[in-house]
Amino acid sequence: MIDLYFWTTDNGYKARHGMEESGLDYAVKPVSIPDREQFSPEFLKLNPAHKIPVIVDPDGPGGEPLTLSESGAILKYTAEKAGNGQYPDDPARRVLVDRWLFYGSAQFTTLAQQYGFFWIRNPETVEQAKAHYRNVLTEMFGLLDQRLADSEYLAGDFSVADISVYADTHIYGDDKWIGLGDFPNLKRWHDAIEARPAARRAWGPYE
Ligand SMILES: N[C@@H](CCC(=O)N[C@@H](CS)C(=O)NCC(=O)O)C(=O)O
Repeated sequence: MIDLYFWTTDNGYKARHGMEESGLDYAVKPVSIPDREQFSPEFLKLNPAHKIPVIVDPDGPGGEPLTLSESGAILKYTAEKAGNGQYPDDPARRVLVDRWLFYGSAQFTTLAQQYGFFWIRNPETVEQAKAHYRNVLTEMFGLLDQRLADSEYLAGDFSVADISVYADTHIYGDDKWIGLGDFPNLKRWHDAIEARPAARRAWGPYE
């Protein structure tokens, strides 16, 4: 049984969505970010960077226990362990999945989180930063929309790259924020992923 250290944030949902798609047995271990539980000595032993998500797999590579942080690495690990093809073996497909998986982790979510900070969490209003990150996120939605005009999913078939980009698209695709009205291909892709049973479970309540 894999333990998933989770909170209800974009990166938390990415890891949980990957676990649900994998079909592997896992248990959610909530780490309340509002209560700053990510700074507890127990959690800092799992990830000194005080960030969810983290997984602990007692049966990791070589049968040894594994503690793993970074949502992109977790998505790749769980899909490979499950052998469900969402992180493919074929080298030509794999580089394409990597291209969009790295985009999801390194670019898209990192900048979307700044939008979230300046629009939602920052108690001060900084108009220049709000306008900047609205433009950045809108441009990224446009790039994704263009990509999805040519491809059903980001890297051909559904893959961990889609899971990585879905979370912030789902959050900021809400009409309260950027919305999806101007991005028909992104909306088509978003709605197809939202309808997946694994996505519904991942974004639903947890025990
Ligand atoms: N690059 C990391 C980022 C993880 C991350 O930003 N986690 C946030 C929640 S989405 C967190 O735990 N923040 C708490 C903190 O930094 O103290 C990943 O993809 O997993």
